[in-house]
Parts: sequence; C-alpha cells; structure tokens
Amino acid sequence: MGKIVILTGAGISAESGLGTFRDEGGLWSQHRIEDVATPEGFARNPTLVQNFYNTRRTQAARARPNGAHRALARLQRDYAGQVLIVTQNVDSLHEAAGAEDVLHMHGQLDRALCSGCGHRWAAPENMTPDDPCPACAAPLTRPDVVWFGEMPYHMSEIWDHLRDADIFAAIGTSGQVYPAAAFVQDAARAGAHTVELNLDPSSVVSDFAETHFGKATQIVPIWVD
Ligand code: BV8
Repeated sequence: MGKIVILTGAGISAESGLGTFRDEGGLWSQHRIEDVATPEGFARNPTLVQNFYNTRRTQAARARPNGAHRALARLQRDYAGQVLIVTQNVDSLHEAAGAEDVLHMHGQLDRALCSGCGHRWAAPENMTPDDPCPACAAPLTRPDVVWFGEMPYHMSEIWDHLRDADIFAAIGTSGQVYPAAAFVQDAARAGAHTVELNLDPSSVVSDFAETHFGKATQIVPIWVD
C-alpha cells in the first residue's frame, strides 16, 4: 500500500456539532467573510474577529470526535507512516480521535499568534485584541488561523505528499476554497486514485475517479474498512 493523503473539511466535524461554512445556516450565512476571515477585517474590527473565534473555540473545546475521525485514526494506525491527514479545519478533533500525522493548512483555533514577533502559544479560551504577546509583550495577538488572502501553512510539504500519493481522498469539503480545492488535480496528475466522500457533490466532484455520498459517520468507516 502506497501513500494515502486525506483532505478533510468542515463536513467531517458536522456530526460533532461544529458548524460548516456553506451549508444552510452555515457560518458564512451568519458572518461576512470579509469581516471575520480576512486580515483587513481583523484590522478594521479586531474585537469582532476575536469574538467570532472565541465563540468557535468554546464550541470546539466542547465537541467530541465522531466515528469518521476515529475511522481515519484507525487507518493511520493500520498503515503506520503511510496516511497523512491534511485538514482545512481549525478544530482538533482528528488529534482527539488519536490521529497523529495531521497538517492544519488553515491553522488551529487553540493556538494564538503574535503578528509582531511570530511567537505561537496555546490560545486562552477568550482572546481580546490587546492581549500582550508572552514573548515580546506587543499587543499584536491574533488567532493562529489562515485568513483569505494569506498563505496556507505547510504548502510545500503538502504538495510533496500529493506528488507521492497512491490514493487521495477528500472528505466533508465543498471544494470551493483554494489551494485545497485543487489538491485532487495535483494528486490525479501524479497518478493517484482519487475519492470524494461527502454529503453532497462538491464543486470539484467531476475531478474525482470515485465518489461516495452520505454522512461522514456512515460512509467513512465503510470506506476505511
Ligand atoms: C491563498 C479561516 C495564496 C479559518 C478559511 C481573490 C482574492 C484573494 C484570494 C482569492 C481570490 N480568489 C480566490 C482566492 C483564493 C482564496 C479562495 O479560495 N477564495 C474562494 C472563496 C474563491 N483562498 C485563499 O485566500 C487562501 N490563500 O490562496 O493564498 C496562496 C495560494 C497557494 C500558495 C501560496 C499562496 C486561504 C484560504 C483559507 C481561508 N480561511 N477559514 C476558519 O475560520 O476556519 S476558509 C474556510 O473554508 C475554512 O477554513 C474551511 O475549512 C474552508 C473550506 O470550507 P469547507 O471545509 O469545505 O466547508 P464548507 O462549509 O464549504 O463545506 C462543507 C461540506 O461538508 C459540504 O460540501 C457539505 O456537503 C459537507 N457536509 C456537511 N455535513 C456533512 C458533510 N459531509 C459529510 N458528512 C456530513 N455530516
């Protein structure tokens, strides 16, 4: 068995009670992306943005991993060192389910970042705009998440793994945010077999060789086994 690269999105955490972005009533229907998920929005109103992430941090801290997270952790154990999870999610439910090789390309809710010196630390449950950085004391702290227009994390490592993949699976993502939405093409170009597991067809469903539709807690354990 060669390398398996799995991309996950908000849909894998939906049954753990965490909101998705673009489903009916999703996060982007409650907040404008420009206001809460861009550097410009943060510069305009840091309190609004910190509160948006404080609310999600509290919800994520209370959430528990579901059967889909656990199935992927089992797959990593069964194929030690051959399964990489790249997640767009900023919750830590993959790790809570026991997954070890997880790359958070859009950052993590439970980490804070100093825009001044680049220091990262465990985020307090409630961050305020003038929290001083523990390292340089500057009041330049922000959630350690990747906003629109910012460079996602771990890109060169992710692209290396996609070039080397035998199987690429996308789980619970609408395929509307780049560069993640193009990973299926990167993997297919490298000869990988591509699989989409989602509640509904994503925007890039036609790029996948194999598709399974349904709730993640139902279709992911079956696909893993
Ligand atoms: C970049 C922050 C350059 C963290 C997020 C114009 C100007 C500037 C940029 C752009 C532009 N045009 C295009 C771009 C690029 C832009 C982009 O893609 N825009 C889109 C809107 C067109 N991308 C960027 O700016 C990225 N940076 O491009 O930098 C670069 C590129 C490469 C290399 C170097 C530099 C940065 C993107 C990251 C933005 N940050 N969030 C946070 O708040 O969480 S994006 C946001 O969307 C989240 O991170 C989320 O993870 C991500 C993707 O959403 P999904 O996970 O797919 O969730 P969604 O709700 O959409 O879908 C849920 C799916 O689950 C659905 O399909 C549903 O059917 C399914 N589902 C639901 N329930 C279940 C289920 N499936 C199974 N079971 C269930 N029960």
